[in-house]
Amino acid sequence: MSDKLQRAVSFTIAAGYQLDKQAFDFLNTLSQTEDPVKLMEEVIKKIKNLPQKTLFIQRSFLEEIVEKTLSEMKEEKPSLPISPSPILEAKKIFHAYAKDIDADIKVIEDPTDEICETGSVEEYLEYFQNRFQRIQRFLRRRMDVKDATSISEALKASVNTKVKIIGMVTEKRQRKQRVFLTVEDLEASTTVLVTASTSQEVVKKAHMLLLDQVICINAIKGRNDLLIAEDIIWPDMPKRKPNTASIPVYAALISDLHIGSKMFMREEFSRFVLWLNGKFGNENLKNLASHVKYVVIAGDLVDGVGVYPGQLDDLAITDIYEQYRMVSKFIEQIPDYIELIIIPGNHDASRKALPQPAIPKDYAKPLCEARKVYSLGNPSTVRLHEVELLLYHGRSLDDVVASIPNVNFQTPDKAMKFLLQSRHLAPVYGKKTPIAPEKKDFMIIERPPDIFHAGHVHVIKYDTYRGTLIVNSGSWQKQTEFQKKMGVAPNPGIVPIVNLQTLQVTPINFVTSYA
Ligand code: D5M
Ligand code: ZN
Ligand code: FE
Repeated sequence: MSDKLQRAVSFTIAAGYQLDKQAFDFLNTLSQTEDPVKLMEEVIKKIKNLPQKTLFIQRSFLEEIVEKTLSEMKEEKPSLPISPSPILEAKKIFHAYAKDIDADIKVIEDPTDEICETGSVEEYLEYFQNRFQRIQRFLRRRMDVKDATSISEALKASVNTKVKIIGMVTEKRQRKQRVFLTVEDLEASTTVLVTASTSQEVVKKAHMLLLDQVICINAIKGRNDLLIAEDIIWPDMPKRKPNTASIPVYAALISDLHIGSKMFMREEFSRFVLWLNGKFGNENLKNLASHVKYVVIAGDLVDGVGVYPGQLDDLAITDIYEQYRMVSKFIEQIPDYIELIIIPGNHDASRKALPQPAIPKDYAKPLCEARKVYSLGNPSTVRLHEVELLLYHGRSLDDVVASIPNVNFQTPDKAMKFLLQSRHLAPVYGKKTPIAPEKKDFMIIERPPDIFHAGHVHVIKYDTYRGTLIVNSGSWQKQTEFQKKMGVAPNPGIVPIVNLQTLQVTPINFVTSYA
């Protein structure tokens, strides 16, 4: 029994009252979110004023009074506008399947302790060489790319012969149905012309190309060191059967809580936490909850401070340490048998450039004190049972959405699919997404993941691509004025639950109260 709970019970007895077993259990649950001593003080005050005298305090009676007391106490304390709702619905016994099984979690990649960029020119070069060489390797595994030559070899070929090169796109100029590309490998560079007179298909592909991507080009050697593209090939993912867990364990994939924002959806998020505790929803939903062994948060836990112009007006909590303390109040209510994995996003207190190390200990302290947390960098790879998850906040999705046709903020799954095809999480260097030139490119998608989980876009979407389950996990923040201006229309409060045994997704909408 906690110290406070002990004191609450002693106080009750000293006042001449007894809590029966169920009432005690209820108080015990409540004490996770509320001060039980203060509550019992209020309850006893109220009991004394009642016309009928009672000695034993029963659960139903306690529930009724506590509910009244809490709403009165909340009215008195408007300074705590977004604290979690107390767990008031602890009647039925909830037996969690996930409680009886052992967690099976292995961190496969985490950049946190490997980050060492200093920003020198040499590092910048090393970074791009590393990117080129490693993506080239993926490309060369393809049957249709194997025989690619260096750019300088291709330039030696006679006019009108077929050539095949691998290179990084360093420039792209579009003129109606023509696209001019500058493509470089480690020794040479060349101009590639893409024209509709070759094929419409290849022009479409050229429109999709992002700067700094590494791709293969099939071409015809033209005059004056010009290559005329016939096809563009991305490294892509091998077609494969995903790994699955041998038992029915589930993971709840979430992101973008934005705690501290006035738009943070406290009620809905509290419902999600209640649901994890088996205290929300019908039997069907409770059955789903009972299988949840992992909660993964893909960044933007807090809204942060000074992240976008005019943010201060949108903040309910203006101190970032306070924001993390509020996060800890929520996550401490997640049952102990559930493992929690977090990575930072662009609103968190990590450095902004990718890869981001784990949220600094200074800020994450209240979280780690509240419960066990796997706090990793962005991006990271973890294995849950047999299933590999690539976790990435998703900042570069902004660049993908802005650059390629037929992909927008409402279709983050398509943008994520494009990243998989590119085998890179943040292809464009020097646009909206800041990238630190580390010696090793941490943003390369080295291992084909079974699940690719990102957030950032605030729109829940999922799909499967070549055996990988793509999930964008939406958000817990209503549309801000800033997002309205940017044309971002979020659909917050819906959680994709993934059955790791089948990789099936069940979205649960916590905006609906299911009352
Ligand atoms: O990002 C939430 C959403 O808002 C996401 O879809 C990107 C979009 N967003 C954020 N900042 C910008 C800017 N500067 N321009 C355009 N769109 C933006 P979040 O990371 O939660 O703020
Ligand atoms: Zn966000
Ligand atoms: Fe974000």
